[in-house]
Amino acid sequence: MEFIVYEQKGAYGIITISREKALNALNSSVLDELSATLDAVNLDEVRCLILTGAGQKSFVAGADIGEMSTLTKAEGEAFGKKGNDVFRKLETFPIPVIAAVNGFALGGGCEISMSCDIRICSDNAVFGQPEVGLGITPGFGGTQRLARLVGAGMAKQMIYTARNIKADEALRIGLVNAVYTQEELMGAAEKMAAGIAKNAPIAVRNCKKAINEGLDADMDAAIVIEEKLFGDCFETEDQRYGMAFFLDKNKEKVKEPFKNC
Ligand code: DAK
Repeated sequence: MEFIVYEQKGAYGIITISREKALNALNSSVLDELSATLDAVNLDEVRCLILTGAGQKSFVAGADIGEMSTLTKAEGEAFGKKGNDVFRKLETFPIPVIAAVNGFALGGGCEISMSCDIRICSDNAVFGQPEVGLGITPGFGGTQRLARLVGAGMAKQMIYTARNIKADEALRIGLVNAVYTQEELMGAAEKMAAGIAKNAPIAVRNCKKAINEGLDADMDAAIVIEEKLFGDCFETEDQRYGMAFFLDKNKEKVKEPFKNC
């Protein structure tokens, strides 16, 4: 791998997009390597992922403008599909993915963060969809995911004006869940990942599926999706153990880690 660093730390993994000279911009190789990295995650052991960018300045400064500048219509469509496939892979990845946004998250950078389950950022983070200033539309799901996350009005304002927003505004509009200093960001992301990894893995996976699939359905269908995934948790070792532990009022007993992946 030239542009992706992957580190497994016990029950969670950290994926770092590492193309610092170009502020971690997404070219075809980065997208291919990211896809291959996700395919190789050991889902028997890893229960949560963190996605971040190398260096102190940028998470991902967008799709690679140099690579895109000479694309034909057909190549542009193929590049868009490559990106969308990886972003969907992240979005539907069986375990939660936390984006630790450590600087610029512009265009494809903002979009990749929105494919993750949770976004937290450093106080130097900058979010934006500058595409209309480049003569294109957001192409990696920005028009869809931003509107779902912050509402259509705010998404339209950000996309039509191509104006960047800073961390405090991203927090105010609900694009990120929390802002940390640059020094604190990764510690906070790892603490959250470890906290998620401690919970029953089948239940966490099913929650991700229920929320994601439910958001794309009407309420009647969404409730059925939830019912099914709720039912799926029963008769698992983790459900039996988690409930038995609660019912056993023995205060001396220490809760064992959940086993199933
Ligand atoms: N692509 C390629 N290189 C980039 C880059 C990018 N997006 N962003 C930065 N770089 C490179 C710069 O060219 C520079 O390279 P050298 O000159 O050193 O070789 C290096 O990173 C450092 O950048 P700067 O010198 O510009 O650093 P500054 O601190 O002055 O400025 C900046 C930082 C983030 C404000 C600035 O670099 C910037 O504005 N970057 C571009 C941000 C941007 O517009 N991003 C959105 C890209 S558009 C689609 C698929 C996908 C997309 C659209 C359609 N379909 C096919 C359907 C997605 C589009 C986008 O993401």
